[in-house]
Amino acid sequence: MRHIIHADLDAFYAAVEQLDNPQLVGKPVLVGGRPENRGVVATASYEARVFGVHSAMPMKTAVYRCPKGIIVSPRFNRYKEKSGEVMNLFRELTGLVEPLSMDEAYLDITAAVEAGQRPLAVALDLKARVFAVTGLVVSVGVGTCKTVAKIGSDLDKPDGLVVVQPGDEAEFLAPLAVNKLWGIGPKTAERLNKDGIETIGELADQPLAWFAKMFGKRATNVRDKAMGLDDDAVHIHSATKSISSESTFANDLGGEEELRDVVERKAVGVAHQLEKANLKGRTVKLKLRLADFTTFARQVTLPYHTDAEEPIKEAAWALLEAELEPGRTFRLIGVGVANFEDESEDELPTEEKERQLSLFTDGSLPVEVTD
Ligand code: DCP
Ligand code: MG
Repeated sequence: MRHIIHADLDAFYAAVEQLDNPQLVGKPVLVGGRPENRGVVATASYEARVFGVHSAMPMKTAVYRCPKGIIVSPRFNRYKEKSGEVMNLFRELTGLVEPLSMDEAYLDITAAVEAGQRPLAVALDLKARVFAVTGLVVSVGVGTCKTVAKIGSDLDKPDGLVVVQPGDEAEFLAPLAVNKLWGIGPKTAERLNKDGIETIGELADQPLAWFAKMFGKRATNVRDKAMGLDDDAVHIHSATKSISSESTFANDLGGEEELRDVVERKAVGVAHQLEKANLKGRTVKLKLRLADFTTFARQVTLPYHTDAEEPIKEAAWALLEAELEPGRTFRLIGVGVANFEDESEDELPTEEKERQLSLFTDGSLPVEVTD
């Protein structure tokens, strides 16, 4: 039996801002772009969330809902630094750490539990260490599978701690809404709700034949998850879902020629890294951050796998060219390649794949994603 922790920092960007600027402690903090520039909320402190502010909301709406909110521009390098500190602490506890983004990871703590430690004690110790060393608060879920651990970490936020005992998985999941299951996005949830299936328990009760009809290849996987029995291991290497290179500029760039140069440099860097890692990918991704911090990604899938500069550069440039508008300038440009040769394309549900692809090397999630 496995014992898995899912750990996710509370209001990550906002918490780092409060840590670095004590004047912000206890205040509603809105991290993101300025409202007058059509900025978006990256995250909000819990003090702001009581006003109904959340990630990806237009800053204008956020300020309307929370007029006392203090707007802070994101400082991605600082978040990356703090993320590194936290991940290092995770790795002191176990070598089996799978980061999912800058502020969350799965930890396999089976060895510690088998050596006699109680899962609750391991989790409490981890929370205390993260706070003592980094000053950040982490919410933790503990269970015998990833599904239960991940849902658990989110249930009791902020400063959450949920431990689900072996044998209690199905009972724990049963009353929760189906959209809490990894891989069940809004569209699938809507379809299930139409069929009268609102909770994970109601989903788990369906016969296997129904799952096969509804989810095809994913049937047993979704069913196992709904029952809290999924057997997914913590993968240390899953971070290499994509290889990318990005730069933030001191002055926002807008000229076609300078943009072309950047794309070329990024493409060369990525091709080089791919070659070193012995990987070839089919999907070329472009990440853009505008002057107002709006961040989004565009991608194109090539007819073949590659690690060569030229096709990556051409694809990335075509994506960027489509985004050029008079007066539009770019604060950050990233070029990435994903969808590697040896990956089984059917392994992950599409929604999950898109989520993972949206993670660039800095682990940041796009503030806004459109296709
Ligand atoms: N983020 C972003 N845009 C989004 C969602 C998140 O830029 N649409 C960034 C800001 C968050 C960080 O990623 O601080 C981590 O995302 P989480 O979903 O874990 O959100 P938080 O850590 O801010 O809050 P919590 O986990 O307490 O809900
Ligand atoms: Mg978080």
